[in-house]
Amino acid sequence: MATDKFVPLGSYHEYAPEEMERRAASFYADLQRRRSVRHFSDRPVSRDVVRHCLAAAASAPSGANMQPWYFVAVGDPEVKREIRAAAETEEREFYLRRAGQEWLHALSALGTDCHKPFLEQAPYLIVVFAQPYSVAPDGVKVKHYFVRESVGIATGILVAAVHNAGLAALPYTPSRPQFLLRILGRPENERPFLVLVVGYPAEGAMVPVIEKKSFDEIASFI
Ligand code: IYR
Repeated sequence: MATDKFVPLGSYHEYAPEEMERRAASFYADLQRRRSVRHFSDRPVSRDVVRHCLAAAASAPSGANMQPWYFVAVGDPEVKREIRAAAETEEREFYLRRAGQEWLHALSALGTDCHKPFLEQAPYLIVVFAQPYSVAPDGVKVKHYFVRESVGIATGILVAAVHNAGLAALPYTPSRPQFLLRILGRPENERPFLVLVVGYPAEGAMVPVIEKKSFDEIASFI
């Protein structure tokens, strides 16, 4: 993977200033339509579409180009059922005991609870794993750098890719996600990062009223 060789940057594409403006504005306008969706149709989704979205995610930059991620696209109904059951067990504990008033208050506008039917209804659960290290064929551990930053960037690209394809998604962060390692039989160098639930929105799907911060609240030029 590492290289001491350089090649010309062949893939860069410059746009004329007006075209650049147009593209920047239209990318924003398109991403602004994205909503996290919690009600999915069981309509099937093409595996090739998911494959392209995953490949787009894996194009992300990463610390020392270690690419410290692994994605499992779960479409098998039996495995989805197992994931839902384990997730709901953890979430019951979360909502009843672990969350605390402040966290529950922060979540109140979203209308979430311990029931996660979307984990069975959506055609794909993309389970994202982070790898703090890899294991070379000789068994030596190779440290990875800026793992959460790298996997966060890859996941952001995945979210954008799924939206761009015309599908809905929910970044689901299970309370105590260790069960994902067990159910999916992942190696011991992986940590569950999040689950991206992917599919068509259910007909008549509702989303909570939320507000995004104004531009001045999120950025400044100096
Ligand atoms: N994992 C729980 C709680 C939850 C936490 C956050 I932070 C959210 O943005 C939404 C939900 C659940 O999924 O219900």
